Amino acid sequence: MFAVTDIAKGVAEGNFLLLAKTISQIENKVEGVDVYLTNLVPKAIPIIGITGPPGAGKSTLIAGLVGEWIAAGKKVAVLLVDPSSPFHKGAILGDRIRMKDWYLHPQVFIRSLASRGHLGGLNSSMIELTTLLQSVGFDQIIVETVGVGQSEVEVASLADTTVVVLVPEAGDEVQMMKSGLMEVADIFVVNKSDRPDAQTFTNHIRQMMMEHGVSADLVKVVATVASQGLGINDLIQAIASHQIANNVLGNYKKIIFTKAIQLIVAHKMQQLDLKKLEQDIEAATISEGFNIFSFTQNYF
Ligand SMILES: Nc1nc2c(ncn2[C@@H]2O[C@H](COP(=O)(O)OP(=O)(O)OP(=O)(O)O)[C@@H](O)[C@H]2O)c(=O)[nH]1
Ligand SMILES: [Mg+2]
Repeated sequence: MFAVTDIAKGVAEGNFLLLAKTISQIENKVEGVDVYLTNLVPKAIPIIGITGPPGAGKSTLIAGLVGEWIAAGKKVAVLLVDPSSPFHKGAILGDRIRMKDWYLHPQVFIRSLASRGHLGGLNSSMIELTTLLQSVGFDQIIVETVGVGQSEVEVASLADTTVVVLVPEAGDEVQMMKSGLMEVADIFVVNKSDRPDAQTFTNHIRQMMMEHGVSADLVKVVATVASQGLGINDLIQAIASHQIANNVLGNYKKIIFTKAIQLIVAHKMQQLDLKKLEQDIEAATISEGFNIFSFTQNYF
């Protein structure tokens, strides 16, 4: 595997070849990855998660954020977690088109990831990859996920700041409740605020926050029209204040707790031989008096 200093040198020069190769090695869990990861020395760069229903304007917003940050001389990394469902096949192409301005920019690294790695549905390398990005010289790190199911929402909850992007449309509030987006949001964005019912929708979110006991001081609601670049600076400010609040509250420990659980569970899962489990069930259920508790204890 490549030395972190060489990857960082490439990133500084706008050459992301070694980084891209290393990401593939981590995703494919090639030999030596475990030791490689234990030698990373990440900087405390907060991970920004951007989630929300399909087509809400997440990528357009990110393109706006990227534009502001690179103008300020920053290096930006964007991970796009592709929904694996064939229903969302168009998303990848859409992202490519919308973010095409930045695909070849020397300050911007963009990479698509498959969302379904192993059991559990999470991209199994999200934590590893964001930690790598924190170790090679990026100033801003963004992860885009589509908030369609619980697992995607969980991906978002691994971020230090989770931005939930919604659009003023009937039924969205129901979708938000169902998918648990209310619980993970650090910032709400009402995108497509050029639509006439935007204010009503914003009021609705505020009301729902109250019902869920979410403080309006802590969780900001930002109106944007991403396609026109409106509200991007408000969002940047909201992100910055959330990051300050996070530091004050020591929230990073909560995120580490969640990440640690994910990594430990993933490791335990890897040790489980699913084929053998299936065969053992086949054999065990033939006899009478099968008890699932004593059966599973053989695997603890
Ligand atoms: N009217 C209007 N359209 C917008 C706005 N922001 C984005 N769009 C459009 O909405 C569509 C979807 O935008 P994307 O940025 O691809 O949305 P997304 O949430 O990344 O979509 P997926 O990744 O497929 O889930 C595009 O056609 C955008 O041009 C906005 O503020 N107002
Ligand atoms: Mg997108």
